[in-house]
Amino acid sequence: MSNKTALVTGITGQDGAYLAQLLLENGYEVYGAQRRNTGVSHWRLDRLGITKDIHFVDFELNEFSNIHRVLDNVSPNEIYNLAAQSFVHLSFEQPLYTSDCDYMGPSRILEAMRTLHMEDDVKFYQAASSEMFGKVQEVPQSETTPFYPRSPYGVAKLAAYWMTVNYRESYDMFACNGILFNHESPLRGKEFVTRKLVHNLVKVKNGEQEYVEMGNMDAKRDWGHAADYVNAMYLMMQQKQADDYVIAMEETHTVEQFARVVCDKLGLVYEDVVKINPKFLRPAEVDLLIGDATKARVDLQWSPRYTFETLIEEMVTEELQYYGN
Ligand code: NAP
Ligand code: F7E
Repeated sequence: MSNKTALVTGITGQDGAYLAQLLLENGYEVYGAQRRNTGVSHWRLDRLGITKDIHFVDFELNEFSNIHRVLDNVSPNEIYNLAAQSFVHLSFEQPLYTSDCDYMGPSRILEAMRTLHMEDDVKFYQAASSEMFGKVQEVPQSETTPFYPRSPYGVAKLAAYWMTVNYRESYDMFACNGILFNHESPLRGKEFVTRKLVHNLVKVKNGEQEYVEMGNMDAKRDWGHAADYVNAMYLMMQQKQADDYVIAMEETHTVEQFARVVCDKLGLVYEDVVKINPKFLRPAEVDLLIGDATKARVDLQWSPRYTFETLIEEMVTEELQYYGN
């Protein structure tokens, strides 16, 4: 068991909840950084039964002085920066805000770490993303694949990725990027495609609505389970040398395939319950993602426990448990 202290930004999000659970299991003291301006909800932490075990601190990615004070007060051994404006579709509507949170936010944390002379003994994890591959230049995508982001979100995450690499190389800091492909769970936000499908199709099943309106059903994603992916974050932070790793399941499915599996599990006919509404299409789309996680499998000994099937099974089962009749 460890007696380390971790600061987790984005504690109220999907990954924040699973990561906090994992760190607590490993004996960490966990400080959860949350913002108050939106009205804080701890529903995910409550679902995992860990809210009472977390020390909450007020935190805003867009405020340097606040970040500086939080780091100084908490004095963590490890910082996991999971906070972000994480919804790609919204980033087309709010590109500057997204840039401020997702690029300048991590840059502020890195600079606060340097100002506080944390370079030598505090580790930093940046939540990078497969969205940085965007219009993919290679199939499958690995750590050496050239980037080509296709959204303001992807551009901001790519800038933050390079800033993290730059601080590592310039100041010899332990700063690593997890290039995580899409990961889902029953704790996923309802705006993302998997949970949107599961949540709304359960409502159709309950007779609360007739169908769900969707965008591009042909997009292909490499979907894993968030609980497996936070384990990869943790493993990256236990290495002697900081490095960047792709985390993926190494298989891809269309949104339509995902929806059809959910329909099958609920006894619904896909053609009857899924309608297309152009308002859910994006100005530029990422058509295909499929990762090559060889480096993580070999160097981190990382392997996922869930499959595409068991991920969907768990999401549907829990949705029925919490929102079913
Ligand atoms: P999420 O559920 O959307 O959580 C995002 C978290 O960031 C929330 O706790 C949110 O707080 C917080 N946040 C947003 N803006 C903030 C700000 N200005 N200041 C402080 N906190 C702020 O995202 P997730 O799925 O857990 O993803 C975690 C991280 O991994 C994100 O950086 C995301 O971009 C990245 N990522 C995710 C995936 C994926 O498939 N899930 C893949 C690759 C990378 P509120 O509760 O107040 O909104
Ligand atoms: O969309 C298509 C949509 O919003 C997946 C974030 O966690 O993963 C996530 O980004 C696909 C896209 O995730 C709807 O056009 C069709 O092709 O679930 P999503 P995302 O954009 O891939 C990456 C790795 C991150 O880093 C992000 O933070 O599904 N799609 N119809 C739809 N998507 C949504 N949301 N809603 C629809 O109705």
